[in-house]
Amino acid sequence: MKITDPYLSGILEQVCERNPCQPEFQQAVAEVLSTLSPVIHRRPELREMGVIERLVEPERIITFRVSWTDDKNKVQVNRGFRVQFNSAIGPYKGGLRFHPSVNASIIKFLGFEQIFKNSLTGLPIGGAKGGADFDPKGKSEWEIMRFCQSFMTELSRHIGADTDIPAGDIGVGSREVGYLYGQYHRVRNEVTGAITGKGQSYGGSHVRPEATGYGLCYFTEEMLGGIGESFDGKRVVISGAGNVAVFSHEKATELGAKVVAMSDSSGYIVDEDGVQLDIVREIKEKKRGRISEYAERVRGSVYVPDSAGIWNVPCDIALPCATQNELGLLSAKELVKNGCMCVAEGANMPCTPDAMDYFLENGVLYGPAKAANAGGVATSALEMAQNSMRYTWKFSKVDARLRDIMVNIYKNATAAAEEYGTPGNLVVGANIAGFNKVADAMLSHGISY
Ligand code: NDP
Ligand code: 2IT
Repeated sequence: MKITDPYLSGILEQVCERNPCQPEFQQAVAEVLSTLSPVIHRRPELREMGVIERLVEPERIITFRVSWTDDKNKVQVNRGFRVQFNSAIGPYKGGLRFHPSVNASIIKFLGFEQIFKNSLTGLPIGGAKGGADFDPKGKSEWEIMRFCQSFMTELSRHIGADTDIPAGDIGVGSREVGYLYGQYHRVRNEVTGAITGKGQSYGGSHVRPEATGYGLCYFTEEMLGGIGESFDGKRVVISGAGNVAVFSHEKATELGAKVVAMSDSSGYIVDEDGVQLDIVREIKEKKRGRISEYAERVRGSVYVPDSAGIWNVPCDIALPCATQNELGLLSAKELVKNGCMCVAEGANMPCTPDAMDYFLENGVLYGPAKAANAGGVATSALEMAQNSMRYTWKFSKVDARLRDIMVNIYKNATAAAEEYGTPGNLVVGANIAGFNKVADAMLSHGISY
């Protein structure tokens, strides 16, 4: 979508000047600004009080050295980040990503998106993101542990249960959260909910591991229900084979769909009989192996060593659950040509801007990440609530709350899209619904930060 309003395009120009060489951050800001024009015309106080100018500048960015020793006793140095983007509606909240591609641009785009996503959940959480350019692939258990400990030794002074609450993201799963929490606990001498996604033996919530994938499917069910459709009997393609992809597969299958393809960063597999989730999990989670092994084990399945090619596999529903900009215009055209009716984003910003426009122009149901993948952070906020009470809710209770939250996000985004003149456009609806609450809080607080 284009930014036509001169005031908003002026803000984007400033963001690009102030943040050169940060294409992902610029892309995420451009996408949000391209939807805000009806709001700033209806609410002139936003401009008078510089709300958007303040919103696009992080409240605080922390960059730090992470030194650790590998198994050969060689000193290694990585760069750690925490971007505390906006705390107007609650403490900073957002995941940590460990991946060699991590840089300031990627963490800032993720932190910026998190502001609106967290607001949409209806829970009191601000936006943040962090991580390091550390590659967990090929590292031993001991190396992972030492890295997490060194990372947390510094991060621990900037976070806390009422200040900033990290969680997982790419490369940070239950193992890493355990080591991170262990070090936080030791350094701060506190047993609090300062990290979410914890194991159940030390304060983790039921459903947090499943939450992003389950939430994505609950949201997609609502989208499909809006046109009298459902998952039942549909062909689904899911990119990735990590936390979000695995639990999206589990819930979509439970709802009657057949998942025919999954991927990792090396390639994708197709299994026309339905991808067997237990085998994927054994390969990716237990052995930390490559998805290509699936085709060696399951007769009749095929492996193609080109991860982007997964979108050429015909499907009714596409769930990109791997990484940013993994689905471009050519893939979008291929999906539409093959009759795909619905795209819902499990990953953050997986569709490029031209792919997103193409889906919207061609009547594909399109669920943007900020709304569709908010179930993970929403359940993190439920974990925080349980930790504050020193209490644990049952699986069924957390799952029911998660479902309610996803249904509400769908309703609120749909209502905002209608109210602001673009019925059915959930990109506009999600951005405006998320933005309005944060803007109200910022206006109430005055201009002190
Ligand atoms: P994981 O680390 O558990 O899994 C990431 C998966 O994506 C791996 O299978 C990885 O493969 C694969 N992958 C990475 N890059 C590519 C690529 N270019 N093409 C195909 N596959 C690729 O991460 P998560 O599942 O937690 O996160 C996935 C996405 O979901 C991210 O965008 C994240 O920001 C987003 N997200 C995560 C939430 C959560 O609760 N975890 C919440 C909301 C959003 P390989 O093994 O080869 O690296
Ligand atoms: O992108 C995301 O929303 C996450 N990685 C989850 C963050 C969280 O705090 O649970």
